[in-house]
Amino acid sequence: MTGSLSIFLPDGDSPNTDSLNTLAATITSTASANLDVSVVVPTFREVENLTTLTEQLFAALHERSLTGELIVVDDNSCDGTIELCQRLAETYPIRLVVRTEERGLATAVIRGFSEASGTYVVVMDADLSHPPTAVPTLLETLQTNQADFVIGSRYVKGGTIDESWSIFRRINSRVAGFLATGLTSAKDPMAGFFAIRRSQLGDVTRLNPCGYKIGLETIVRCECKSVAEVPIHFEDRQFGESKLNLKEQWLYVRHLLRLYAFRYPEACRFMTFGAVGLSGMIVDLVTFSSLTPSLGLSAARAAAIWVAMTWNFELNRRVTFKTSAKSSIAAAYVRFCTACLTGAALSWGTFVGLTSLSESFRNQPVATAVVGTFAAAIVNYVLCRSWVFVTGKPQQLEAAPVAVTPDILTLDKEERPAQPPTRIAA
Ligand SMILES: Nc1nc2c(ncn2[C@@H]2O[C@H](COP(=O)(O)OP(=O)(O)OP(=O)(O)O)[C@@H](O)[C@H]2O)c(=O)[nH]1
Ligand SMILES: [Mg+2]
Repeated sequence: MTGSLSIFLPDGDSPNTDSLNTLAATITSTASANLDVSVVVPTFREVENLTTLTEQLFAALHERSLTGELIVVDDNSCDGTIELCQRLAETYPIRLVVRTEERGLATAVIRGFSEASGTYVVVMDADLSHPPTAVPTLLETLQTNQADFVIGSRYVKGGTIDESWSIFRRINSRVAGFLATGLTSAKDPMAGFFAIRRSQLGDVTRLNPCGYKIGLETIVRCECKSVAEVPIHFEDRQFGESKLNLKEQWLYVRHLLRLYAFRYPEACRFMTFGAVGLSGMIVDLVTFSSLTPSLGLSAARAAAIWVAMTWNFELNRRVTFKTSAKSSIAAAYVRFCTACLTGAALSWGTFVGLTSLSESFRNQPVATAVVGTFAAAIVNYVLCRSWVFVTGKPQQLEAAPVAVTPDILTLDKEERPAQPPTRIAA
């Protein structure tokens, strides 16, 4: 179970001072191909935890005759992680990637995915919150349950959490999980301990997280249909500091919105269209009340409707249907006004039709008007989508995926070592 560890300089560089500008920060082992599992561990200042994690992990794999590698993706912790990995690699197949230009748990895991070579990939924290002894069970569940994704779960029967976990953390975790219920039925979708087939990951550049919930991101974007959960005991960290902060919570909300837009693109687009419509109503009322004193009621009404319609057109063009194929703005504007008039006629026709049909509609004129408005909104949306703004696929509303950083990374100037570690072989 030994591996050799090397730090590489980029091709063509000699170990002089200039070449330090591009000091390679990828440490690789010569672990054999055809591994059962690559275990990806993102780290930031976890040097106190790495030895125990490595020992327990490889003992667990060895016990079940599984072959594996540990891929540590460190964001230049400068806490002795590099040196420790060098020492550990004398005994264990470890690869270390040190990123110097990027920070973040989720992108670190994606980097680990791109380095993985095992049939299966497991992701876990370095802080010993996730029991390494559970890794073989996750892999067995992946095989025997025909699952696409297996979570080491705190919230299925048998799962437990360290008693020292504060009430705030508990509520936070539960609420965050609840908010994701439209994306997965898993009980612990927030977990950072999971296993997946490498083939299921596919092209990892399509992963596009904006927070630290890489497990949820992977379930949604890699379209994992069946998600299984294995109970674990979640231990609170003994050493090192937590990286969970308020900014991460805010990023999680943004991340959720992105994932919902990815999973339900049409519904999200319709809701955006509705929000634009509501903003148009406000513009309409404000314009109407400000123009009435100078223009009089009739002219002010006509001007307000026109201003609101133009407002809606611009917002829909820029936001709701921003992926439209490029067409003349003037032509699209004329089509939009036609669609609005069609919607208005339908709204009026529905109101008149329903109230003349039945006494109960006549008794509820406001509710009947709402029915007409809703019907008009749907027709208006369909016209906008298929005619006014000829759209691309809704998924294209997504931002560009996170780029996977190259193997050879640049260290910040002040962090360059005095002598280049040209090649350290253990
Ligand atoms: N590479 C990298 N790893 C990170 C970063 N932030 C956190 N990690 C690692 O991701 C894992 C989970 O981070 P934690 O700080 O334990 O987050 P948490 O589990 O929500 O919080 P606590 O367990 O309470 O500390 C750990 O292995 C961290 O070292 C980062 O910016 N870059
Ligand atoms: Mg932790």
